[in-house]
Amino acid sequence: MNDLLTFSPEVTAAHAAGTAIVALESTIITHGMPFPQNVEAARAVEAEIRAHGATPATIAVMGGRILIGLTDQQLDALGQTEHVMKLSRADLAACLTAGKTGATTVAATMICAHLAGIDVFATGGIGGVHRGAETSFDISADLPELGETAVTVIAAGAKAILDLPKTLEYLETKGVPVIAFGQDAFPAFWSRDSGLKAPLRMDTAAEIAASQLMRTRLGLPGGQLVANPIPLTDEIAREDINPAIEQALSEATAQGIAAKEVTPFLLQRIFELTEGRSLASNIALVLNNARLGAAIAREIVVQRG
Ligand code: PSU
Ligand code: MN
Repeated sequence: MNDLLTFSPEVTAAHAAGTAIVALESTIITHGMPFPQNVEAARAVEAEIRAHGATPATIAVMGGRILIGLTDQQLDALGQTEHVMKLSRADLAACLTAGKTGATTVAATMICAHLAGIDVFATGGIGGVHRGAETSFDISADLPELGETAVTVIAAGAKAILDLPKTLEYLETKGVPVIAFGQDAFPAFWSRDSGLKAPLRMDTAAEIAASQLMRTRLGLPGGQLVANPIPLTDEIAREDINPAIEQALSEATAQGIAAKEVTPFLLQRIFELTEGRSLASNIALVLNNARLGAAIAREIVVQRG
């Protein structure tokens, strides 16, 4: 095993027993939700994975090590520390060599999960092609990572802060299977239907697991994106969320927000502008993705035999 990795006791035991493990990112904790709801949500997501027969492995960087699974104290500290680095593929090595504390985005979590031998990763939303990318060139490093690293990522689609048609085009170019779960439409985070058809549809965890194992047999690098619609009862109507999105986007432009700051700025402003309503829905959809992630991870264990 890679000697940069420190496994929590729980993940070590799951590895030894060969049972299902689901990776979780930490940027959603440090840059995606406010304290203390971020830590409460992270704990609830871990509990949901355990309740569905898998072991959670929240990933972060501390003290020159990649942590695969956090203790309660580590999770608490991460949720309250200011100036935690937001780590993508570009920053991971620098954070480790400097011995700083860093939270992993989708891209960096995929890299670390793959190093740790974990095939499945559940989160809320992924980064994508930003609106206006034709001039800003702002495309999340999450997208090329999906084309390179063999991890199945479960998300609720992507937020309407992004350009969804361009995001799907980019994923197609990189050869990433985009699989809507249980419906034809690509979901758009707070709403079940983006108005766009997903390239692929699967209705069971078994099909998604089989597809990942077939990709390995084909020798294809890269992962799969499973787009799991938010539960009906937690959906927020487009007309309710759109004003907050538009205002957040225009404030970001007016304040010259750029590069790594764009996504955290928009997420935070949307929570503020919707007075927490979007946060409750956000937590509900992550829990929903955790359940599907546990089911897919268990299927992979069964099908591998
Ligand atoms: N989108 C969300 N919630 C999130 C993120 C994106 O709806 O928490 C976080 C994830 O960690 C994702 C990162 O990997 O933001 C993408 O940042 P960027 O757009 O700077 O690549
Ligand atoms: Mn960006």
